[in-house]
Amino acid sequence: MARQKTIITCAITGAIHTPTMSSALPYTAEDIAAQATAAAQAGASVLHLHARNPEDGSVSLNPDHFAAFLPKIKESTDAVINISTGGSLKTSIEERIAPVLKFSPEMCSLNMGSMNFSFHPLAKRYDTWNFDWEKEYVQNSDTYIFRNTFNDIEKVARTLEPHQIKFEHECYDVGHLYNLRFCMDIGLFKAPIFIQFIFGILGGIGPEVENLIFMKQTADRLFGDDYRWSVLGAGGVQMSLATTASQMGGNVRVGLEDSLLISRGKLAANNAQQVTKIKRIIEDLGCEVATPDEAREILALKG
Ligand code: KMH
Ligand code: ZN
Repeated sequence: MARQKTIITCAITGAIHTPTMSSALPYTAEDIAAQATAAAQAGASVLHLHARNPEDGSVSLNPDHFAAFLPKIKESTDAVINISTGGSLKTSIEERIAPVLKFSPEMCSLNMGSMNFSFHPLAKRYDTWNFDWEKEYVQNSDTYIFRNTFNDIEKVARTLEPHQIKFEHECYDVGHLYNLRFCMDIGLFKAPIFIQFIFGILGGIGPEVENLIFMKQTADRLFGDDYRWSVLGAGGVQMSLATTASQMGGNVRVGLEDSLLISRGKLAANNAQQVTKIKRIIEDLGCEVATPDEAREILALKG
């Protein structure tokens, strides 16, 4: 079978990193739109988007904050829009899906299990910048549970079903693949599904290549031909795991949501710089990068 082209997703700003960590992290609508557009021009065919409060950069689920950048991105690119339902660790599932309900994008994220989520001082072990996690996150760390119960997952799936949105199934550990299989068995999702294998978030599976192979083998066994897959390595392993994934026939996700770095110890100037780097690596190693329309076909997105 001919090698399928590689889809580059770029996750522009996320909900985890703070503007105090890197001046490159976009949080105003203008900057999110500009960086998303530049990332698409650099080769990203899918844009994974969160909104932020323009005053302080904190995460926002206010649909008005999405409305401030989505039209600008749609005007200037034909990239696939993927809106997060990750929200924050303190928001309800209803709040988390409100922007998706309002804008009915081609894709949205769906997190496949509840977990602890990275908020521990030692969680910087995969990152190489000097950052005061204690000050930013840890004061209330015992309340930081990333809640994605089966009921939550089912609510997202059933509420969004009429919109025919393709989910980016965020799987942070091997158990999440089994959760996803179960959800398919009870009729929540139709093939082909799109799985984002996530490595290096404390609370999930670690970023060793053996784990990537294990996740892939498990998904092959559980989903056969019914799935497409991509890899997200958090922090300093972003580029190396994306490179390995692309060589294994998978798709890749980069962006400042997942890592603020461009190379060891060096902050990225913007999202497009990371897209440019992974595109060059993919092409140098003999693969081709998918256009937005090719991504639509590979992922069987709504027309
Ligand atoms: N922040 C990533 C590790 C979401 O937005 O739903 C996973 C993510 C979750 O992108
Ligand atoms: Zn996200």
